[in-house]
Amino acid sequence: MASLTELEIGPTPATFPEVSFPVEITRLPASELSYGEFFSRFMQTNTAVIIGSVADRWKCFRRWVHRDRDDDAVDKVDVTYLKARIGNVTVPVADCGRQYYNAHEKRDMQFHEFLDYWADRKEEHSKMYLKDWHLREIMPQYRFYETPMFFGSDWLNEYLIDRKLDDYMFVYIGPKGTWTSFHADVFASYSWSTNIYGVKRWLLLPPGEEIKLKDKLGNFPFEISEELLKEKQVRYYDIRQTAGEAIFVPSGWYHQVQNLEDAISVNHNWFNGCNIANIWASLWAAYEQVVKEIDDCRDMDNFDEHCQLMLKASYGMNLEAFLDILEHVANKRIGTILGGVDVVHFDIYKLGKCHIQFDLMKIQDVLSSMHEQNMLLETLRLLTKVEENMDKIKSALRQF
Ligand SMILES: O=C(O)CCC(=O)C(=O)O
Ligand SMILES: [Fe+2]
Repeated sequence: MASLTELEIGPTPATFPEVSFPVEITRLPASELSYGEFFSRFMQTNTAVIIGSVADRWKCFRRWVHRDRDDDAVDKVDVTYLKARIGNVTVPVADCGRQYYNAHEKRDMQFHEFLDYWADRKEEHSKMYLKDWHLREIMPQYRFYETPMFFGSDWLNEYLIDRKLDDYMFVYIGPKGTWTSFHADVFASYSWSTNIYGVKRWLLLPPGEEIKLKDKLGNFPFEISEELLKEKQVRYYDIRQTAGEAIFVPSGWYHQVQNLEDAISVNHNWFNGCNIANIWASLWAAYEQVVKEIDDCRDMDNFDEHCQLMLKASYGMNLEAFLDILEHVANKRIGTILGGVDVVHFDIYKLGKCHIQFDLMKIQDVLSSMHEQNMLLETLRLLTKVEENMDKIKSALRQF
């Protein structure tokens, strides 16, 4: 294996004050930002940032697009190459002309068919947006990009890859005019999105501002516009993201994204020790919502178990699944301390000692918060697991 880059944060990571509404979103070239600075200045303070030149060496950046052509009339995306390299697989495509509940209608298509539409440029095909495509998962040998170091500490995909479950690592390909409706990301996770081609426009709201947009029933709009944001006095950022730039979308920041030009991007949803408290808070809020919805069935047998089943189905995660992630992540870090086995992320990064300590402390904090719900955990037969993990982490932390 090639040598691993260490992700390290220093014994006492620098602290930056939380600025809820910076005047504008910081833009920095990757070469001017260290892992430690990104960690404390942006992840820990849950602040958005745009990082430039993160994709220059990626295969998809160099090979999927003819960068040497400056003739606007020529389609620069190398459709022939993509067809040959990726083959004909089924891909998820959203029709941005049709709304289905609070998203665009989705259907499966053949990749070749999608690329034919792309090359065809007919009006009726211009709304087809290939999104949430697990290309990395279906072609693990094809390293068409490398996760930038800044986003290397990723508990969600670390767990899902280890367990061979569906990950949150995607490719998006959309013609000019395709868009993603107003939303915050799954589980209150962070997302990073790197444009390898084209231009995206992001309308990005700091957390809490979205509340001004709720209707009488408590629902958010499907689509937002600058006019609406101004009318409701919502604070927002209007960002143009060009090829090679990565945007870091913090936990709970609502956004709407529009492809101003034909655009291709790679993105991940993820969480780690910096936002794990938000992930827990969001899961708990979703659980309370389920309880409220079926409150009239409270007398039924196994009410608590039933709520967990519903939570898993509607939210995508429940208390047991969350605990399993925490346990898995903790065990690997304890394995480093006690057994010297590196925690490796995306095959290219390993965690430094202070980072491991930080991770374990954050898991311990969230387990303590969970433990406050000890009655529920006992009913769900999860209490012992929480307590055992707390004990294990406590003794591992003594090694530092
Ligand atoms: O690029 C898009 O259309 C949506 C991306 C997005 O919502 C995200 O990365 O969180
Ligand atoms: Fe998103």
